[in-house]
Amino acid sequence: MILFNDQLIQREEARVDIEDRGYQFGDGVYEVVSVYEGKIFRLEEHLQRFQYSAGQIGIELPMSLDVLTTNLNKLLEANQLVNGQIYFQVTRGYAPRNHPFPARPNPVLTGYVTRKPRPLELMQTGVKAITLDDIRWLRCDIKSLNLLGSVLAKQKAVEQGAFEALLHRNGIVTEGSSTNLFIIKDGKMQTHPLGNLILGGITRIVILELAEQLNMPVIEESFNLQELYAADEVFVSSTTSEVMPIILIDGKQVGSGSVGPLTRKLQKLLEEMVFAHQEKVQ
Ligand code: DCS
Repeated sequence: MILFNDQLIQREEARVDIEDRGYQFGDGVYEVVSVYEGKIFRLEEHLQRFQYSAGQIGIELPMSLDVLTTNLNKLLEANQLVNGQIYFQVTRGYAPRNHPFPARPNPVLTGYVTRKPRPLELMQTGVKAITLDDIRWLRCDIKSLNLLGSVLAKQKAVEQGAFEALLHRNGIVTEGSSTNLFIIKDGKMQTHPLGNLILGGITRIVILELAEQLNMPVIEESFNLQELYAADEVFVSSTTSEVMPIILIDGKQVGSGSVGPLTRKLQKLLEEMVFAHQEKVQ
């Protein structure tokens, strides 16, 4: 079953017009949330960001956040989703193709579940990354359906056997193609500040909370490629990648070349938080 506006229907029954503005212009925004043991993790923050993204491009959500919450829970129950993700998006809907907004838009909201397992093995071993020019637009704070800049970057990474492309603008490192980026140097954690150049990741918020718990100093200031290469530990974060250690960047080892102790601590704390609501963890 999938969510289509406020109804649960069979995937095969869903119909989106070929002139839906999401399809033609990428005119819409989306979210990816994780479901752990049947519960959506940090849904409130994802919904706030969804509403923010939609608002920034002038799309009015076709339902209240309360109704959307109910519908997302119905969606995961209908699919008996215990562990996995929900993807949902809203587009400006159908209108005869023309760049300006239609006078009376009809937004289309769709959602469905996926069952990708947590990337536990990669989280254990760490992954490779490459660096690339950040050619995306200047409103990366909006979780827009326009993902060509990210898609092209990720493809280059994959072609080079890397997990992620770390993006920079004139040497100033912003974030990964679908992740936020953190470096640790001399026990201090550093990440790009919020603003129009990065997505305000929900996992990023969680990591900043965890760092505070650990009394780890955090600097929300931009850093450059040299600082990235010279870091003791580097990791990226996202809903699907959680805390993903980077052990090789552009063929150069990060720190000792294996997953660092503070990264491991954050992974463990995040896992504890994710399963904290559980009475029994097997
Ligand atoms: N930065 C970018 C560019 C992203 O696309 C994402 C999420 C993040 C940071 C991390 O944000 P969250 O912590 O809120 O997930 N990318 C989503 C995606 O496209 N797939 O999975 C998550």
